[in-house]
Amino acid sequence: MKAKEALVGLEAVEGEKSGPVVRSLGNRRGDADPSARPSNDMPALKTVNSAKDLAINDALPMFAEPLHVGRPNIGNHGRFLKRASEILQSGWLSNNGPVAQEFERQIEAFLGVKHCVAMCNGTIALEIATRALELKGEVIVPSYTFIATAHALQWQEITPIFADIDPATHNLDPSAVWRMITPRTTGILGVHLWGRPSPVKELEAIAKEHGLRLMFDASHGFGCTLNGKLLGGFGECEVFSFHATKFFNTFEGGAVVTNNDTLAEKMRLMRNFGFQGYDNVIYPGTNGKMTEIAAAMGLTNLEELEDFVAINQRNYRCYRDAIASIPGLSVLEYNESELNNYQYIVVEVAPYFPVSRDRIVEILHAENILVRKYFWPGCHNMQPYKSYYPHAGMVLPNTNLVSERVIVFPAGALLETKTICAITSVLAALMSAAA
Ligand code: T4K
Repeated sequence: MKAKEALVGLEAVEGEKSGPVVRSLGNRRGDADPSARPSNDMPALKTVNSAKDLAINDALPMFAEPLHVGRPNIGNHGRFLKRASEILQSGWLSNNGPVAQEFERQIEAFLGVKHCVAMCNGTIALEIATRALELKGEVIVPSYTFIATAHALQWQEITPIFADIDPATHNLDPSAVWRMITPRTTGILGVHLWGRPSPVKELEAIAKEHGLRLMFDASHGFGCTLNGKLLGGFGECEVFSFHATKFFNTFEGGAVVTNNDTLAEKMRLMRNFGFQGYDNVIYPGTNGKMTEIAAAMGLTNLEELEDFVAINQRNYRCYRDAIASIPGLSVLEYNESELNNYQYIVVEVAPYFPVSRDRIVEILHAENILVRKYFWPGCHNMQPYKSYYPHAGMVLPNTNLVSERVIVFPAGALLETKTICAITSVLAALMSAAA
């Protein structure tokens, strides 16, 4: 089925035009035999002749169940359950147990780094890393990232200073970083957004020139390379999130990886309240420990990374190829000469596309396609930063621009290619109906 053949009428939404259409089963809400309702691996076959067939206009949605961004990648259930059973029998559930230690060794081997300090989530890992690096004053960070990157600094009473991004890469623009340096700056926290590497070399040069510490939020970047080297080994340390929605998950979890022995030792103590042995506390620490069950999930998922990548890459190519024929929409591309995890399907809506980004999101949500506007509106437009720096947006034109354009689409192993065709057919329909 060609995307353009699968038109969904848009008249009532954007104008009075009708379009050809493909889907059959285009009943109104309440008309359908429930047994005929579609499931996610069998897209609805509703005929859409006009805008009245859009779910936003009270027609049946295209999918019976919501299609989510960030469905977890889950490895072999049997092997996970075996590990879980062994944990239960062992009577050791947390506090640097044997499974967490095994997990750390395997992550170190996989990434080729000296130390993996596993944590309970990526946010705490960021906080511990910034403390261990003794960052203070101001730290330069992108605003176009998940709020946790900024909050981790703020929570440590470090001022996040938002630098603009390069609209082509969505990552920090080195010249913008350079402009934000003040006498109070102590570090740069780059983010490898969508798993696409930050401009590491340029940031290293700036950090060196100004005597700043450099670390990365690699939450999206597990399994991705820069010049053939896996993310994890850059800067003084890198932080991963192993949250359920990430390419590689431990239910909840995270880690700081580093080649610095002293830093690693400090972070190991900090994640356990600062205890050095029984009864002896030498740092103000917190509870950042990874549980045994989380580590068991990690060990299980590590065994299937190649399969996860293959599925994600298939999904990515399917979206990219279908969307390529829709003027005004583009999929953010991954550099296929590097390793990528292809976890995020990021689509940009050009200003000349006939339907606004927000309207597209509304239309897709009504069809049960739960796309997201990550990372709109940018950290600088969220509290407390919005109140602290009401004029920050003036130096963040690209952040504002990109965050107004992006839609992240459902992906993951449960998504079949025919489902992706159905999703992209709605987009094609929006274009055609308004043409
Ligand atoms: N730095 C960066 C750059 C990050 O992106 C993140 C986290 C962090 C730091 C902090 O790391 P953690 O402390 O989280 O380890 C989600 C995640 O909760 C968050 O981890 C992630 N970034 C962010 C990008 O996405 P929300 O607020 O969008 O979550 P939520 O509940 O709306 O879920 C997203 C989608 O995933 C939904 O459509 C539902 C689906 N989902 C979610 C879960 C938890 C599932 O299908 N299954 C699930 O188990 O933040």
